Amino acid sequence: MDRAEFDDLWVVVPAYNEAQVIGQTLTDLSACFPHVCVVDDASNDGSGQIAETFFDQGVRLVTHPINMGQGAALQTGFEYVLSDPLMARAVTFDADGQHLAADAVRLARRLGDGFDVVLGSRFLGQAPDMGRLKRVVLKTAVAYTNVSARVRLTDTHNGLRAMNRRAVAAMKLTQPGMAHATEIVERLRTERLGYTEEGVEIHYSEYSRSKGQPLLNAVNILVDLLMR
Ligand SMILES: Nc1nc2c(ncn2[C@@H]2O[C@H](COP(=O)(O)OP(=O)(O)OP(=O)(O)O)[C@@H](O)[C@H]2O)c(=O)[nH]1
Ligand SMILES: [Mg+2]
Repeated sequence: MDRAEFDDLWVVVPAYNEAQVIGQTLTDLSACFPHVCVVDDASNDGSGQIAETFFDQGVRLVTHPINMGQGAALQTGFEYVLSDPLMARAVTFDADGQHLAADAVRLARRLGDGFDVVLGSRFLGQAPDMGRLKRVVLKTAVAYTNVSARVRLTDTHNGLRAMNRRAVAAMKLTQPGMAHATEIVERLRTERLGYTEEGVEIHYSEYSRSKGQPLLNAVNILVDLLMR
């Protein structure tokens, strides 16, 4: 694939202890995108060192000195990519192997239709191996977020999103943990960002299930949101 199409785009990859899979994620991403920023959230399994080996493919590594959470990692990434004056677009993409680089390409291209933000939705696309309980928890989170942020979305907690520069600059995330996903959705309205959703695939493997968010964490996230 000719990566020149995405010369003005940075992919932001938050990563916390993903040594088993981050190499594959970066291989797939760098085949399509010339600029990738990995934010290593103080991993202790060598994730950062693996990311460094992709330097020649255009991967840049930013490291948190202590673990701060995915929201903080994304905000660090946003600030890093905003420091590039040529950055016109960004994509957020989890390190854990659950997204497809081809979906990132599609979302990035949809920005060209005049949207500030294009959100990935597994409920418009597919998540074949998602457990039933996870589906119920996520759908509940979608319902809550739609009401609290006054939007109408089908998936509010998907790590794959594309944004233009104005949207990246407007994010200013303050929730360091998983509640950042609600914050991003809130920005759509408060910052008057034009947005749409696009179906994407989310893959749940044995690995991602063991590493991903425990369902009980939904309660912690809700507490984070209510305590703001
Ligand atoms: N859990 C967690 N993930 C982090 C952190 N910092 C960065 N990340 C990265 O954030 C991304 C998403 O984390 P996940 O725990 O898989 O969250 P999720 O994809 O919303 O949840 P699942 O659907 O259960 O996989 C991954 O790329 C992580 O490596 C952190 O402090 N905790
Ligand atoms: Mg995950």
